[in-house]
Amino acid sequence: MRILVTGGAGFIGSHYVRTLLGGGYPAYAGAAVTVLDKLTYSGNRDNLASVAGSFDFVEGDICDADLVEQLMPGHDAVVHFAAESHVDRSILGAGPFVTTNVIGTQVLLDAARRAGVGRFLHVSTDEVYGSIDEGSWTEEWPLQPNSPYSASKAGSDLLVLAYHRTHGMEVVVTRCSNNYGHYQFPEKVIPLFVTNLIDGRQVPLYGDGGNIRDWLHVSDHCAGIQLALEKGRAGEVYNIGGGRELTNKELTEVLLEATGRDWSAVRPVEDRKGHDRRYSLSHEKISNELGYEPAVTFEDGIAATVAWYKENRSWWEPLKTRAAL
Ligand code: NAD
Ligand code: TDX
Repeated sequence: MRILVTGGAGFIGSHYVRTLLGGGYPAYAGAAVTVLDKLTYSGNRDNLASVAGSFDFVEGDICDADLVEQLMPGHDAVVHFAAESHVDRSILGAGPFVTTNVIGTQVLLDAARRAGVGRFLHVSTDEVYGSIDEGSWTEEWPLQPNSPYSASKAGSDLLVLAYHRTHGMEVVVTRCSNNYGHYQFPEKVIPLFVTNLIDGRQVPLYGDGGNIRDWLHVSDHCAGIQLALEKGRAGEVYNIGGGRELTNKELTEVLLEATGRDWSAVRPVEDRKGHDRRYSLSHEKISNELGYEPAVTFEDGIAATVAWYKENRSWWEPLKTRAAL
């Protein structure tokens, strides 16, 4: 079996590749892996250093139709992580989000279809559902994305599902809540806050800090992706959630405690434009159909994550300097 992993040098994709090559997904033990990654600001080959030499790495753009067409044959499955992933960047400029997230997905789908690839797993996000005041989103919820990022992800989800209906491709879409864990690029709120706090700096809390996110450890997200890849029904969407819902203030309190800082380290700043108030995901479908259950408690996961950032300054410090964070 040979798997093409796009965006495998990013936060979640690299976790998936390290776990797969480390034997963490028994049904795929011995599978050969090709990583296709453009190495944008958030892609980093160091994320794959522990498995270097045990997979093929191709530095390239998913929008490069010639490259993708040439690479695709011989692969049995595609696990598609590659994306522009940061909401704040999409507010500053939507161009790369539409190009990579929508066009890049179309290029991959066409090449996979022509090469007769057996399975296409599209990694998406709960943000495509918009914002919800009460209750939790099921997969039937209408798509109401509010940021250019989530709109581009919604566009890619619909394209993927259309290739199932039109061409009969074996696609599966997963939509996950907010991830945290090792190797997350330090622009996202948890690693940004943790590394600032470790360094005695302040952290910028948007608006009133009352926005709610559902935090899931990256290993649970990847376990859900693997289940959907192996056993999900073609043409279906599976939500992956089950983490801990917290307001940003509550999350900040946890991170202040973990780093021995207090509220004087928190600087309230202007709210994000179009800031979604609450994300909440029902994962009943993937649990009932495929046996998914999250395994990492928020307490354990966040303690391990904070410890990892404390111990791995050499990983994040150059990234923050380069990105002026
Ligand atoms: P990330 O920004 O850490 O990684 C993205 C990777 O994609 C990087 O390695 C980057 O170099 C690569 N990439 C970007 N543009 C590319 C292109 N044109 N061609 C090839 N490679 C390209 O993002 P992440 O947090 O690991 O997210 C991975 C996927 O998971 C994304 O599709 C994202 O929408 C989805 N997702 C993320 C979260 C989250 O909380 N981070 C939650 C749900 C879903
Ligand atoms: O400096 C900050 N201050 C702050 O208050 C940052 C960067 C964020 N925030 C708030 C905004 C959000 O309410 O924290 C919350 C989380 O923000 P992000 O880490 O930027 O994540 P979010 O916008 O929720 O999107 C994330 O989850 C879903 C990922 O970046 C997406 O790729 C994923 O699809």
